[in-house]
Amino acid sequence: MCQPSLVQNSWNSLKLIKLIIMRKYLYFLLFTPLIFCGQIQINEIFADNGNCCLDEASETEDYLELINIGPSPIDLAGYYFGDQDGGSVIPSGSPELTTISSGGLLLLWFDQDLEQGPLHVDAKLNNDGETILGINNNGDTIFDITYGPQSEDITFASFPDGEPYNSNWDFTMCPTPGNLNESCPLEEGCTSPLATNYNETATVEDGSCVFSDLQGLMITEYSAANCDEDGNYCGDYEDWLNYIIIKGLV
Ligand SMILES: [Ca+2]
Ligand SMILES: [Ca+2]
Ligand SMILES: [Ca+2]
Ligand SMILES: [Ca+2]
Repeated sequence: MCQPSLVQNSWNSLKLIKLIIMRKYLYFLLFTPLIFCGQIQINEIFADNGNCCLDEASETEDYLELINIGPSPIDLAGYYFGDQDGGSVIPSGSPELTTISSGGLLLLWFDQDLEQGPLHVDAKLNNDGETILGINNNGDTIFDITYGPQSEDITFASFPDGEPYNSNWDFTMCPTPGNLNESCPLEEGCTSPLATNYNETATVEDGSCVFSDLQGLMITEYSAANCDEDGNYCGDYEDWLNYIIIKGLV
C-alpha cells in the first residue's frame, strides 16, 4: 500500500486548519449581533421608580436616558426601542420632541403608555434587570445590553456623561432624567426605624439591623370619643384603636 508522504500530510493539515478557521469566521458573521457604533448611546437607566420622577401624566415610570455624542442633531423618529419582550418605534411628526441635539440628552419613558407621547415606549424596565435594545432607522443595532438588578429610586448612570455602557458607570442616589448625571454615593447600613442600630443616613439596607427581643403591641392611633361626620354626638359611636404587633427578633 502507498503511504502518504510527510509533505502530503502537512498539506492536508494546513487545508484542515484553514477550513476550521473559515467555518469559525462564517459562524461569527452569522451569529454575532452587529453593534453599530453610532452617535446615540445610553446615558442612564432607571428601572425602579418608587417616588422619584413624574412623566407628563404625573406617573412614576421607568426611564432610559439617551445622549448624542456626535457632532450633529439626530431625529429619533423611526428608531426602535424595547426589551426582551417587545417594544415600539418612535413615531414621526414631532421632530421638536424626538430630536437630540449634539451633546444633548433625551428621555424615553418605558411605561407602555404610547398614547402619552412620542417618547413613550411599549415596554417596561424590569426591576431585577433584563436586556434592552435600540435599533436605528437603517436597521442597525445601536445598543443591545443587559443591566442588572436595581433598587428603588437608585439609578445606574454614566460618569462622566456619554461613556460607553458599563464603562465608568455607577449607581447613584440622584436620578437625573433629562439632565447631566449627578453622583450621590450610596451609604449602606440598617434602614429599619424599629432596629436598635437604625442608621438615619443609610440609603441601602445591608442586613445589619438588630432588633430588641421586646414583644408586645404598639398603639399607633386611637379615638376615645368618636363623633358623627358633622362632629356631633361624640361618644355615641364606638371607640377604636390601631396597633402593630412587635414580634421581637426578626
Ligand atoms: Ca420597573
Ligand atoms: Ca406614563
Ligand atoms: Ca421589561
Ligand atoms: Ca441623567
